[in-house]
Amino acid sequence: MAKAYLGLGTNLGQKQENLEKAVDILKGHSEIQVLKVSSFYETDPVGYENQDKFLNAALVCETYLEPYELLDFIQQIEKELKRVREIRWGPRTIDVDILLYDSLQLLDDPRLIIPHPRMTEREFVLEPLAEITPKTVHPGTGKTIAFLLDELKRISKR
Ligand code: A4P
Ligand code: MG
Repeated sequence: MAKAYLGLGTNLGQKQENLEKAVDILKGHSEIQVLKVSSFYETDPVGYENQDKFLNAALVCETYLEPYELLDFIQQIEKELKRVREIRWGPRTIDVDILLYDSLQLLDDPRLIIPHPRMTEREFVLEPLAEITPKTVHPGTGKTIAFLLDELKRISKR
């Protein structure tokens, strides 16, 4: 069994409801056990800035699904919540990313990169993740999530 850490984000429609629905769908899968869900954080949009604020969260689960099976399932969730993909980094009803999967590193296939390639640069990912699992080590850098968040906050204050 593996431990997987997921990041969730939404900035369209009923945001709180969108996150709750996505969490419920994950909880409903027989091979996924959701262990902890972070608080929901209201965050300013990063990347494409002319859009509504996001609501972001992170969760940790135990799962028998292999990484690609997990990816297929989260993409199904995105479909179910009728996400419309138009603008890259643009508005979405729900975006679910695999942030970490045990200490696995998958770097060669753009369809699935683990750890999520932009997670260390994003407070909206690290803040909720640090709430639920500060001491977990990010396998790419060897640093803990709490340390990465701290580092990022120091850089962004400069
Ligand atoms: N993919 C590769 N690796 C992964 C992974 N570890 N987890 C592939 C999930 N998917 C992964 O993603 C595009 C493709 O990435 C997928 O087909 C999958 O095979 P997507 O979710 O379809 O598109 P996207 O979300 O628009 O792109 P991406 O690259 O995931 O964007 P980001 O980096 O997630 O940024 N600002 C705030 N405040 N809060 C946010 O949540 N999110 C974004 C999206 C931008 N700004 C934001 C937020
Ligand atoms: Mg995504």
